[in-house]
Amino acid sequence: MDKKVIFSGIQPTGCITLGNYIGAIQNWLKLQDDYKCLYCIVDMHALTVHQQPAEFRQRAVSFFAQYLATGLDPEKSTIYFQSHVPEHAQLTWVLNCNSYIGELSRMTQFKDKSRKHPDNLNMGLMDYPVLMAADILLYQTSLVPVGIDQKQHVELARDIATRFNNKYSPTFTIPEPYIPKSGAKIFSLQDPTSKMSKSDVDPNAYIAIVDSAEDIARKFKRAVTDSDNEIRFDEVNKPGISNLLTIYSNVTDTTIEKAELEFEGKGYGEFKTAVGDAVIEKLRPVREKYTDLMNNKDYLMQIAKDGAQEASYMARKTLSKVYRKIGFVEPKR
Ligand code: ATP
Ligand code: LTN
Repeated sequence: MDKKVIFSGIQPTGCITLGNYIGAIQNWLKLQDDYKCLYCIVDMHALTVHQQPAEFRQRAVSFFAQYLATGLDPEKSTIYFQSHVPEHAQLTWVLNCNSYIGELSRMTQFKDKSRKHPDNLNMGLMDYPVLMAADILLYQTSLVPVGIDQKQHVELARDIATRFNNKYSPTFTIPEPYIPKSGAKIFSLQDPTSKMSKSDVDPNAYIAIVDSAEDIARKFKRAVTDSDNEIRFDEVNKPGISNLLTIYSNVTDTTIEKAELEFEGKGYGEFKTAVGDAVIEKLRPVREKYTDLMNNKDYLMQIAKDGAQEASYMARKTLSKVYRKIGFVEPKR
């Protein structure tokens, strides 16, 4: 039997953070052996906010290198740039005509981003989840490994797929979100009640996966905690400490309970240093591999080309099925 399909992506904006790593990429890595995985740099999504062209191009390549540096393996997974596979945009148009302004305007991310970018309320901002649905549905995806903030978008993709299947006939696999039990939302180191965001203006709020050891150590030392001195998981009363416990347990592959025991009676200073050290060790090979890969752009672009070719082959199958079902005239072969 064919392997089930996994699809996920990250937009090339800001820098890939420990939040992206724990919330999404760690699961991507785990799924590589048992599924047909497609991991995409969703550059078309990034265009919904203004991008300076030269910077945008460099950042997209850097993200591609970071994907590989985390251990995503082009021998196992299909890794590519969204803009290299035109079927994403083609399916989006069809899905647009099967999506409603009402449902799109209710999306939390749309409402947040509209508030953040009142001077650039472009159509893409609102259409963002439909493009995301196209990404997913093009490959007959079963599972979408993402952090909790993307759950609503995956649910919308399910709704759009179900609606299309009912209107025409079964066409799309109905995808499911795949969200980690612990670490689905890593919080800012400076404001532990808001999400660690890769586009935060304060670099102390996030850890980039290619930050230097010194930067990582410094950022954890400065992490905002609370004024008592107990290392205990309590998201309501101790969001900072709870966030650090979540990070520590994820990168050392232990449970929160074991981590609490390990640090029982210890001071915050010692705890923060230990979390920093664990993250430094976890990310050391990523940073090393990243540096190597960035010196080998030809190799990166070859992987991207092969990835796009394979993705496009798979995508075309779904797209022609869709075109046939909606009644487009088939071109003469
Ligand atoms: P931005 O802050 O620019 O909106 P982002 O940090 O949300 O970006 P995305 O490219 O939108 O990053 O997200 C990539 C993936 O990482 C998604 O699956 C998302 O759910 C996950 N993710 C992002 N931030 C976190 C976080 N703080 N904790 C856990 N998962 C996260
Ligand atoms: N919207 C996602 C990025 C994204 C995505 C996807 C994730 C675009 N297309 C398809 C999973 C599947 C985000 O994380 N902001």
